Amino acid sequence: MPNSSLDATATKTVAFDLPSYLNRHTKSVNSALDHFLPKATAKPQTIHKAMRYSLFAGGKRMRPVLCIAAAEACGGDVNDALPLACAVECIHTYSLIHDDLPAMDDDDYRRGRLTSHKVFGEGIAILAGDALLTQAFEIVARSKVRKRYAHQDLIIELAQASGSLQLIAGQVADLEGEGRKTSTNQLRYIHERKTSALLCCSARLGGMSADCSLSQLKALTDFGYHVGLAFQVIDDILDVTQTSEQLGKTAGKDTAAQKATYPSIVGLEKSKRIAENLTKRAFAALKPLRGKATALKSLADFLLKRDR
Ligand code: GRG
Repeated sequence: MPNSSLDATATKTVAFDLPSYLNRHTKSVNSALDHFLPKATAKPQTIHKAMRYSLFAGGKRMRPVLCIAAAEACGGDVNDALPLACAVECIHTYSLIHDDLPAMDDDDYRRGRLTSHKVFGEGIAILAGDALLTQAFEIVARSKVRKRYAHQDLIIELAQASGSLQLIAGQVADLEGEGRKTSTNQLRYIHERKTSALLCCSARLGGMSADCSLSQLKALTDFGYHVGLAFQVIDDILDVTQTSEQLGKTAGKDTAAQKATYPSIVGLEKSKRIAENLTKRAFAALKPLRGKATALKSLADFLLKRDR
């Protein structure tokens, strides 16, 4: 039975000019990241070149844009959200560098170019990931805070999302699950931690930069959680439906590594329906934010329909 309020939300989404929104904010994020990171000429040059190589390799910048859109949805200023948006992108890029290492997924391509360890060697790739992780916390510690949330709150937020109970827990469960029979519950556990936690954290940090109320924070948490899960279900689908050229990374890796994914457990069609339902739940979570959540809605719709 179609839900008419969700249909109305989807119609509004179409009117929003998301490509120019993404373009504008991607530029601000890139220039802020350039400002926050040590120059490529700073000694030792190898590590700063390696950090910048992965960070400026053409990632989609979905987490930082989500952070900015969440801030705007709570009446905040983009400039207050930018440092937090950059910190999340540094953590995300570190996790990709480490995930691609021979000891983990052993991938040669990421973001359309050779992976860090292929270009700089394993030692420097590990250190580039470590340095980006550390850089993220420095950026947050130096950011301007408003009334309701102190630096401590922001740092705890980022540490929890990227720590051993969330991002790293997801990666551990993913590594340990390879080649084993996995239930949908276990798969959801992995997706919640490996992917949804950081997307949810991006939305929450955006709200916190705008001094959001507790009910706004709750709405952003619910939204980020569902968008994050939908994002990973779509990622699982794209791994089997797209080519390596389209994705900018090796396609079909999940199947080759005998990894449990939504398509491998429930099939492609059901996976698409699951992603659509998660996105509807994300739309519904935005109700308390009323008219200000247009960019967030449009972003969730874009993430559902993305092809890379
Ligand atoms: C190594 C600590 C550690 C964690 C690794 C992020 C991660 C956990 C693994 C990377 C592989 C993977 C499938 C992660 C799930 C999250 C995800 C879909 C990452 C890719 O995000 P995109 O599509 O990438 O936003 P870009 O390059 O566009 O930023």
